[in-house]
Amino acid sequence: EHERRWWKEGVVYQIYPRSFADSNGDGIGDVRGIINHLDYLKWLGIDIVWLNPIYRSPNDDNGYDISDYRSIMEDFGTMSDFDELLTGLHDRGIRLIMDLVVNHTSDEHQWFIESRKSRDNPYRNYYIWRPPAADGGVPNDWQSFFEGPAWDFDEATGEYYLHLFSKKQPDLNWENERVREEVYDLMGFWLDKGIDGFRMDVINLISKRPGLPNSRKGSTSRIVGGEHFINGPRLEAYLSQLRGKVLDGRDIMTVGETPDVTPEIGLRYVGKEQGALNMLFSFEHMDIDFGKGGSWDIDSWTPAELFSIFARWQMALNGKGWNSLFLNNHDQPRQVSRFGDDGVYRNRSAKLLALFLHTLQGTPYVYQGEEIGMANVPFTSIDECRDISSRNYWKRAVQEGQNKEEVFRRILYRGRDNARTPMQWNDSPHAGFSSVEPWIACNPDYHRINVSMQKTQEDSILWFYRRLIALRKVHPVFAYGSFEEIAGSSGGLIAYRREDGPSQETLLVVLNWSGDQAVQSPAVNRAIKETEGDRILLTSCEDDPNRLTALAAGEPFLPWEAVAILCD
Ligand code: TEU
Ligand code: CA
Repeated sequence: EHERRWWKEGVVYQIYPRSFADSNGDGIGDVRGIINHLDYLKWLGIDIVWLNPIYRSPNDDNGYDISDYRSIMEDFGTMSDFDELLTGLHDRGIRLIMDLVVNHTSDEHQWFIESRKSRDNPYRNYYIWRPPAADGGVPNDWQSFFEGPAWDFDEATGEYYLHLFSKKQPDLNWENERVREEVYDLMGFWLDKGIDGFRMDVINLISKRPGLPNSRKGSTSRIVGGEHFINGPRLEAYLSQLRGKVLDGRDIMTVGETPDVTPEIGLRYVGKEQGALNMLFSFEHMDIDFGKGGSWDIDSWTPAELFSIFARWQMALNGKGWNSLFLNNHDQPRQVSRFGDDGVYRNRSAKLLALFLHTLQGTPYVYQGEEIGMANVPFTSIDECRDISSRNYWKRAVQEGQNKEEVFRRILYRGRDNARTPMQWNDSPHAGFSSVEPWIACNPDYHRINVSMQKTQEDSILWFYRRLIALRKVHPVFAYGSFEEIAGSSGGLIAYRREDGPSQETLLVVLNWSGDQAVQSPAVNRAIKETEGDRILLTSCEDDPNRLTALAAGEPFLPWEAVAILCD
């Protein structure tokens, strides 16, 4: 039923190069640092690496502001280091996908340097310039994702340019055919080097509604004006052109980063028939704890709600598209802190989250450090934070006179730096990441949470990931099985069944997504009883040969107990 493809069967490992490993003692992670840890990736068993941006950049937004798409950031190394990395990965049977950031460039990119020189510069139209409004103010009311208006005034030519992110990230003008050709060219440059695909940064922001109208009253968009630039009117046309010019005929993988997408909209981008991309990152589940005031406004959530979002995507894309599965990345809090328990049940809850994600239909993504249960960071002051999004929020909120403690509390919960502290390799100074003070301080918990310690403990989170990844390679039901929720789930108790026709395998997954014991509902108990004679393939708790019998007899689930039962 499902076309078999390597990018459906593989597990992706996301590397944030600045924080992965520093090879030359300047406190900044680099390409050679990754090369030095290739055997670790092989040992873990992952199949695909997604590398966050490593291109030349003044680092206003850690590499998401690119000043040259065809060179490597000096902090990270050289093009020959990169070539060595690619070869090293391929030699180990690991594929590489790169970040493609083409909604915007750096303001230090040559195109923008030219563009801002004069109104008739040949590059003027590479970006989105508008004269001031009648009152001299901004051309429209759109807001930037990093606080404040999405427009900046440029003295030299007396016009404003659009930037949906920082003012050092001017938006490219995709209406301009030459801009699109530049993008196809630079994609070709990297594909010709032999990379295996792209993760496309905010790709559903590239089409702005012509005329750039003011925001619509009553719009529910997460950002002022979003209804005019998220999933914009020409997006599908651009994607289909890109597909024809670059993607078709190549055995590569593409994943679009697409905030504000429902399954219905998502299928336009990844649907088997018309979709240009293989899969996308949707954010409905990541936005689950956003309050009415947007991302910095923190709201409560329940496991049942979170699960129902995943379940909806599972059903909607089955046989029509393909899901990417993730619970954190470099922009999000650490999953064990946000969705699990980073206190007494850190170990078990981290395993439950892993088991959940890897037993859904789709391609799982592991963000560096997740495999050892890295947790959010106890920053004590905004001065320790590096992220432009947190820092800009702090500046604005404090200027507005908001309560500093509350603002900082929100940053501690939500801030992107939670995910950006150095990878914790061992318990030597700076976590084995670097020989000197790193660009952002280590999480002080690295003495108890690190790779080298967990490698020696077979019941560690790390070994759990390794086993989970290995199981996926043996049992096609993991990637391809259908998904069916078992009704009657209640509280933290969640159950679902996966079925794979060709292999005749069935997987029953039951999760107690809570720190309390959970009594089984009749439906869950019935499903467990039906598995008589089968075996628990993997559990978040200690292995116990009698556990399945006990569960069938109706014993309650332990806090954070998660089991995958294989019926074959
Ligand atoms: O993120 C896009 C995006 O939607 C984020 O700004 C998100 O809203 C925010 O991080 C949630 O806290 C991508 C990249 O992943 C991010 O690192 C970049 O800063 C951004 O695009 C601009 O390139
Ligand atoms: Ca370095």
